[in-house]
Amino acid sequence: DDVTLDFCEPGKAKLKGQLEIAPSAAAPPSYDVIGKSNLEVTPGGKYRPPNCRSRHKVAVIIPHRDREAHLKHLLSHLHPILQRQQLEYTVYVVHQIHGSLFNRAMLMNVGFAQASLDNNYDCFIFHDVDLLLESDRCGYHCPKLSEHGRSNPKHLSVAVDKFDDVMPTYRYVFGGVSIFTREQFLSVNGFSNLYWGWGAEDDDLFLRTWRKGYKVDRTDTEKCSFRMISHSHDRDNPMSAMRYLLLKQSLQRQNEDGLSSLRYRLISKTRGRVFTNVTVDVGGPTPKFIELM
Ligand code: UD2
Ligand code: MN
Repeated sequence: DDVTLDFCEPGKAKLKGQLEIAPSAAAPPSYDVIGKSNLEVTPGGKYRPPNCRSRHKVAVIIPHRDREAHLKHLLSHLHPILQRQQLEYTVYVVHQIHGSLFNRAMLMNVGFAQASLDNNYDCFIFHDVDLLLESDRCGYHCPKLSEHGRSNPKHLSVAVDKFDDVMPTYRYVFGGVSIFTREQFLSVNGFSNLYWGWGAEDDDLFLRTWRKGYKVDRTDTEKCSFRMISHSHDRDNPMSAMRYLLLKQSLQRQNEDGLSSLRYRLISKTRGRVFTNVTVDVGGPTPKFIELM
C-alpha cells in the first residue's frame, strides 16, 4: 500500500451511470484490443488507482470453460467499470480442464485460494462469465473495512435480464455474482466441493451462509441490474438426482466440505495481459463413470 496517498473519495469517482452494452452476438474484442483500451491495467489483470489509495482490495473470480467469447465481452466491459470505481483489483479466471463435469463452486474455492497466495485481498467477487452490469453505480466491492465486522455477504445479481425477462428471484438464489469479505468466506468454509454439473451449488452456499449467522444482503435492483449473454443451457445434468441429496445434507457437511477439504492439481498459473489465468484439474466424474452409474 502506498500510505502516502490519501484515500480515494467515492464522490470523486467519475461514473457514467447507465451503460451501453454491445450486443453479445457481435464479435468480441481480442485480449490485445482489451489491453490497449485499458492501458493502466497491468499484467495479470491488476489495477490500482494512480492518484489515491483505494479503500478496497478486490479479487474478481470468474469460473470458466469453453466460453471464451463471453469472457472477452465481460473483460472488455468490466475493466473500465472497476477502474472508474477506483478499486484496487485483480481479475482471476479459473479454468477447468476437460475430462469431467464442470464444477463452478470448486473453481471459486480455487480462485479464492490462489488469489490469497498472491495478495491480501479483503474482498472477493464470485462472478459468472456471462453477466454484464448495466450501470456502473453498482459498487463491485465489500463494505468498508471498518464495517466488515457486522456486514453480510451480498448477492449482487438479483435482477438479471435475459431475453427481456427478469429472472424470478426466490429466497435462496445466490448464483450469478456474489460478494464476500475474506472473513465471511473463511467463516462459511467457502463453497461445497461436491456439486458436479449444473445447479444447486449456489443454493448450498446460501444455506452455509445462514448457518454461520449471516443474512444475505440483496442489492438495490435499481442500481444493480445485469444482462446475461444468451447461451444454451447445460441443465441436463446427469448428476441431478445427486444434487438434491447433497443439498439436503449440506449443513451436516459444512465444516468438512469446502475450503478445508479443497484438493486440486494446478496445471498452470500465468499472468495474461488482462487477467490472471489459473488452469486446474479438480478431478470429478468422467463421462465413462456417469454412463456406468
Ligand atoms: C445459474 C446461475 C449460476 C449458477 C448456475 C447453476 C445466475 C444468474 N446464474 O446460471 O451462478 O448458480 O445457475 O450452476 O443466477 N461455466 C462455464 N462453462 C461451462 C459451464 C459453466 O464457463 O461449460 C461457468 C460460467 O462462468 C457460467 C457459470 O459457470 O456463467 C454458470 O453456468 P451457466 O451460465 O451455464 O448457468 P446459468 O446461466 O443457468
Ligand atoms: Mn449463465
